[in-house]
Amino acid sequence: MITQYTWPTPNGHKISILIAELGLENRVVAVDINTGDQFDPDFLKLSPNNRIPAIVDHDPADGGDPVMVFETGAIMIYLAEKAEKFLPDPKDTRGRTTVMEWLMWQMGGLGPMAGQAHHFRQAMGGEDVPYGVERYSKEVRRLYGVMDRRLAENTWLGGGDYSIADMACWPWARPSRRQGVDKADFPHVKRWFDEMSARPGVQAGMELLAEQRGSKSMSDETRDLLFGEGQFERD
Ligand SMILES: N[C@@H](CCC(=O)N[C@@H](CS)C(=O)NCC(=O)O)C(=O)O
Repeated sequence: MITQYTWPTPNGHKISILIAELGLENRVVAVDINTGDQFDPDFLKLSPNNRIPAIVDHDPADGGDPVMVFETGAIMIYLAEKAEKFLPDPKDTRGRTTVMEWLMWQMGGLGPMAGQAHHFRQAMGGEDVPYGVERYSKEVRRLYGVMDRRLAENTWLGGGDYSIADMACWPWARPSRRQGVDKADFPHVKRWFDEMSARPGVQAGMELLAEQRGSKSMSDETRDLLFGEGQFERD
């Protein structure tokens, strides 16, 4: 059994989708990042970087104490390795390396850059910081071009098989308009995105805590926690 500490954001959705695709038994603990749950000392024992998601595996393969994992890339590799699904076996050197490349591309590129584009385009109002809006919108657009070229020649990011690399990228490609990107400009990304959207596992993953999603206006306290001094200075 897995306990999943999460909130319905792109990083949370990566793990919700993988757990649904694997059909794993899981218990969900909602960590409301709008009210500061990510700074709770108990949560920090699991996730010292005060970010969601994190998991606890209560039945690790070695039969020992529960295993705690934070950082989505590490969680995805952990779960895929355990299930022996969505990540090629280490003996398949080339296949595994390709999936890892695209997973790391998401972790170091698409995720952080799209996150910054969301921040400057919306969270901070955009027009106040045109340099940030332009820099991150252009960079995200460049990354969609990289993904489009890859998907022009491959069904999935990792090659011929659906993998954790696709599950890592899809939740970040979903809110593309918030990044200033129209997926219609990237036809291969659009084809891939639509194919994934139709998967029951993806749809089930997106259902998790879906009632907490939506366009609730952000309170001043939440804005401070996520974007102001509150994110850096805690009592
Ligand atoms: N590199 C981390 C990023 C996780 C992350 O940024 N999570 C966001 C939600 S998408 C979060 O917890 N934000 C809370 C905060 O900024 O205080 C991962 O991949 O797990």
